[in-house]
Amino acid sequence: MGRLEEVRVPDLGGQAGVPVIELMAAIGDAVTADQGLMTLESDKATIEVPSPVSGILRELKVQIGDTLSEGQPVALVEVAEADTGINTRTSINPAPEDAVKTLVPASPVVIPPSGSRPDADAPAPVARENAGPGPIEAPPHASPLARRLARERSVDIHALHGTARGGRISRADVLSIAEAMPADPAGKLAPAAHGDDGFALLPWPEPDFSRFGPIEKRSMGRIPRISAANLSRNWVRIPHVTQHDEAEIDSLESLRQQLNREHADGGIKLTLLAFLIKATAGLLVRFPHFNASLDADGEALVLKKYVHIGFAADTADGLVVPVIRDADRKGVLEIARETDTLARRAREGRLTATDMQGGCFTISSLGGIGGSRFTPIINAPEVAILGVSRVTIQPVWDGQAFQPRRMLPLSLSYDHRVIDGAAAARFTSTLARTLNDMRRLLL
Ligand code: CAO
Repeated sequence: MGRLEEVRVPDLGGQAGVPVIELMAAIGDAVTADQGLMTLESDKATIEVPSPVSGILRELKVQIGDTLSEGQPVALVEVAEADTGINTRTSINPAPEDAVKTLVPASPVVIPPSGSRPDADAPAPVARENAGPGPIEAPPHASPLARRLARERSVDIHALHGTARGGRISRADVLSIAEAMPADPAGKLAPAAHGDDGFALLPWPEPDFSRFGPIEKRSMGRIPRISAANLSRNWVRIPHVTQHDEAEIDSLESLRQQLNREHADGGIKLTLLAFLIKATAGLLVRFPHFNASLDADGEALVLKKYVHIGFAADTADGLVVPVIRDADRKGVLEIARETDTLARRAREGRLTATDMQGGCFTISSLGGIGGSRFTPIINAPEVAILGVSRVTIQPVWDGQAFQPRRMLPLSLSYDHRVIDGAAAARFTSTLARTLNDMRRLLL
């Protein structure tokens, strides 16, 4: 094997913890010097991490979602040198003047998210006529903005020949193809783009609001943009039904307060959320269809033998869902400690991708904020989510008189392809009984 060159994150203009949004080359790919290996995206900019050398990508040390800072090692490239015997000629994008020049990464490509950078005077791009069989193709050489635009406008970037320096595909190349794409024949409906899965949707209304009064335009932050894309997909793809119920939690509240007094010195507060996670985890073992995922073509159900529960956490930057692993095997104290740590990390923007992966079921508690009921959106590929609202004191008939009882509203949204209404009603009523008397978890 030839000499290995380490690829590091270039100068990020003082930003840290910038997430990887795209990997542009795979292990074993031939890459040229300055070719982008991955794209990072912060609120302020999209940044490409280039290979410092031409050669073969031997190792990727990061994955999508990892957050990176300047100087962090991200990949290893085996240098293409005459005496290594590596033949990059057949598989590298032709970029002769760029090839094998320097071991210092070029300046990162930094583009404001608004995409205002013009690729001036670029000649019209041409679609590849016949890619045909032949040598393995390297990923196209394209600017991060061009890649993002291509994704947004459903343009196949592999079908373009770039017209910028070194054959690089520019934003202008993508735009001119996107604009040349045939419009809807009826001229009324938007083409099946933007990942709408073929729904024939009307174009989004874009009135000039400033005609009606003063306005201010703010760009959406990174987390809200990611959430929005996920929520939209989940809302349109999953047939949601929400089952409402309520749990009487007076004895749970007494137990919680008593345990909090007993553990006052331990510095950990036993929250209602911790009991909810524990009770739900116990139920997921007994209701395996709720601890499952439907595959993409809807033909198989993946039943999970582990119980990892995510909880929605509200942060200044937006909604995130950290995950408590093996919640069915943990005690309430341990769950409370973990939710506290994860919620704190979420608010400080320090959650890692691993902290948010592997969830089987989500709990979204708005009880500390207010409201009586809501209909949460399922966090795909999960099949159900529990919404919890604010406890109220209600009169409950005990057979002889009305008694004031603490009632906790529960709202379970479920994927009706996987779970039927009877199962959902059984789930919420069993959960309500469990919260009413946590000893039921022993059964
Ligand atoms: N009813 C009444 N009061 C409640 C309650 C409920 N269901 N749940 C919690 N509370 C009270 C607690 O008793 C506590 O009061 P004290 O400070 O007086 O003890 C207060 O609300 C805060 O509760 P907590 O510290 O136990 O926190 P939590 O478990 O309610 O919430 C977390 C933790 C991370 C879930 C929360 O901070 C959060 O981010 N919630 C928002 C989740 C969200 O945005 N969901 C929507 C997703 S869809 O857009």
